[in-house]
Amino acid sequence: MTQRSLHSIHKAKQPLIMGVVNVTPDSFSDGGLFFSTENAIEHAKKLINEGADILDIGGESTRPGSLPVGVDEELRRVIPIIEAFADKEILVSVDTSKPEVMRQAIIAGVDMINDINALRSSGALEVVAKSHRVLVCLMHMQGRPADMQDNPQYQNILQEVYDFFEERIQVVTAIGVSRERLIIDPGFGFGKTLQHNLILLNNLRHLAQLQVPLLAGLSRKSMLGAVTGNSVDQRIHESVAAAIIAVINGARIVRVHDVKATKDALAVLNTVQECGR
Ligand code: 9MG
Repeated sequence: MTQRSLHSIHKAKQPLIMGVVNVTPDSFSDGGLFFSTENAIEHAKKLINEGADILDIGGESTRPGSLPVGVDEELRRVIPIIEAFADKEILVSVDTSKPEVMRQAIIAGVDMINDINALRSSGALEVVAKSHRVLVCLMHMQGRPADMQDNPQYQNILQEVYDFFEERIQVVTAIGVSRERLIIDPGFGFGKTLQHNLILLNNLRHLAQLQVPLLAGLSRKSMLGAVTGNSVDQRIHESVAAAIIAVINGARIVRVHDVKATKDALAVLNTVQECGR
């Protein structure tokens, strides 16, 4: 499992597509459409058929202003979906910041922990260090989902996000998690204004200097709606464009809702990049 996950991330010739499977009643972009185990499993199968490399399974909404759910409810939402795909070809990620959910997800066979809180919750580091195998996505966020968009402030967004990752990588590796198990993500929309998000996307390559694979999640986000004026369910074109920009600027994994459209666009990019100079 470790080898398979590490190999998939580090040896992949093409950028990987992480498909979003939200198991929440208030998911910001699917309106709670997949809020049952059966529906979530069906949706995950569709994403696999469309070409997803990773499924990201989340049981708690992280949209701005969202309220936390309890551990038991989150477990009830995500564990059956993880179990349904854990022994399949696809890599399975759990989107959680709760150590107990991480622990049980690891037992259920998850390949990756996607933590918007970058293992800063008490006990999270220890759970991940004990596993010796799971990959971890450390995401940058200023504040908490409930208040993160209340006037986010930075002196120098790029430098501060870079410094955050340097510190987190140091802390996480010091407890015994090898650097090759880490992925970093600037956290578009998490405690950032439109201008902050645009600067990060345009300068994403700066973060690649940390020599850790970069993940970018831009799909359907309000920063894209701010550019086009489209509502959340009408942002497919801008989401695909943003994913392509992220990959050109160094992202190795893109977290998306629209897998097929992203896959097709990446195929065009790849064909152009492979044609020789
Ligand atoms: C859970 N979640 C929502 N948006 C995200 C993003 O941009 N990155 C990651 N890693 N997770 C996200």
